[in-house]
Amino acid sequence: MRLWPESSARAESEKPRMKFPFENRIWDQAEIMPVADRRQLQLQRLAELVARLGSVPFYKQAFARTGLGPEKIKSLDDLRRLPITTKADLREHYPLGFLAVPREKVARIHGSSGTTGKPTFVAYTAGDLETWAQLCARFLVAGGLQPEHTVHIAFGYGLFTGGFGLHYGVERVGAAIVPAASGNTPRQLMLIQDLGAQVLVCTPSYALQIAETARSTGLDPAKLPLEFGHFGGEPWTEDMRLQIERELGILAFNNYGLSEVIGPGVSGECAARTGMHIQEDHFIVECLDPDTLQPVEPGQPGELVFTTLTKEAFPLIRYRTRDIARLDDSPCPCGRTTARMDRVIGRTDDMLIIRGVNVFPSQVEEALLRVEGTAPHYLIEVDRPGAMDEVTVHVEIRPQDFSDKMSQMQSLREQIDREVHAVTGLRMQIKLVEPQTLERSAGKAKRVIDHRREKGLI
Ligand code: DLL
Repeated sequence: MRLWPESSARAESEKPRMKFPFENRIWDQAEIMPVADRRQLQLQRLAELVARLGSVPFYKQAFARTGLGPEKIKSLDDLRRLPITTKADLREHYPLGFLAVPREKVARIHGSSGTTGKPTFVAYTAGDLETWAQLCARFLVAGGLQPEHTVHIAFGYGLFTGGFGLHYGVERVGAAIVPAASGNTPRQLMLIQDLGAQVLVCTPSYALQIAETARSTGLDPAKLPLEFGHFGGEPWTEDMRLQIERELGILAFNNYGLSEVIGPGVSGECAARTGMHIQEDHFIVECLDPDTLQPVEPGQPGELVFTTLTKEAFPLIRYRTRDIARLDDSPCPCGRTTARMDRVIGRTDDMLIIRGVNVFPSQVEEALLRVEGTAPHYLIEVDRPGAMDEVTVHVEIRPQDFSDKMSQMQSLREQIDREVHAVTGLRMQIKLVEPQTLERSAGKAKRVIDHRREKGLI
């Protein structure tokens, strides 16, 4: 299996190795604890986790099948005997079958999109929300945040974990927040200028969009008050980092997370920017061959699999992220003793990330199936002509439904547009094509052409 595109491999070697552009601060002493002590803590937390998971039917059954229990967890290697958890398992136990606490202990529910059009929900106790805020505070401080800063957050505030996760992290640090949320870029520019934010928090592609919109209105984006940015939620390259830094005149930091594991806060870069420090006192990370599920050689790319050690409401054992990255446990000049992950270089499934939103091709298919007159032949074309992702869905019309009447075709197009938006939450351009025009394949149908990959943008 080919795990990463050539362009990403090339970008790795060209990676800038900037050293400490500002004072190196540590938010939590746990980040610099001796590795052996952390491993001991992980082991203790793992045994406690297995004991807690007896209340979750999925794990209870798995433990019963394999004869595993907390008393069998004697070393961290015993993790390998524990069951793997996948997104399909979460979906099978929709909506909250993995809940490990009584329902009245749940303080918040977030979610991310899935293949069925229904989100995968994740729950948090008040304690989980506190942990989450602390973990976000860790990487924000590692990447330069200080209490005197003003932070402009242009992530969506909603089921998506980006907005609220970063919000409470910034609040913990004591900085001022402008919770701008996403959309209406001219207004975002006005807020950044007028309120003087030094820090921008959003997806990397939206950072570029902000720069592009500034230029289009005759404003030099490098003259904005911004000094640095924390970007995540979607894949990006070193080239893109350089472009963001050049355009906005800032330092750009990468942070990673996924809702099932906690949201943002799983890992983030420090000032040395030699990979994202993984919060290993809260998560055990494995890097596995996605086909054999055996560990890859140290430093080789593999699928990241996380075990959440401290989460109360929604703990998961060995959750397969589908994200491919390399791990590095060599010492970091910042003094943090945690392992780092390099940027995500691909996914093992067909999930697309469009403007930070996760979309599976099967969601588009589901939307098409709701509309009478569309054949099961479609092609999703993704591109990033400017700063933002654009999606065109080519839909083949059944011969009997194909009409020369413009009005009929227009109404069909609008119907598809509505359904695609309802299922994916995204606006895509819909192009109707004549019967038999899309290429047929003998094997797996080619549903997606992602020009961003050819261009080395993801
Ligand atoms: O995207 C959580 C997040 C929000 C992280 C904001 C950082 C900032 P989900 O919507 O569940 O959660 O999507 C998770 O997004 O499995 C990766 O494929 C991708 N992803 C997230 N951060 C990065 C990153 C949030 N820095 C999925 N680089 C993950 C590459 C990323 N991919």
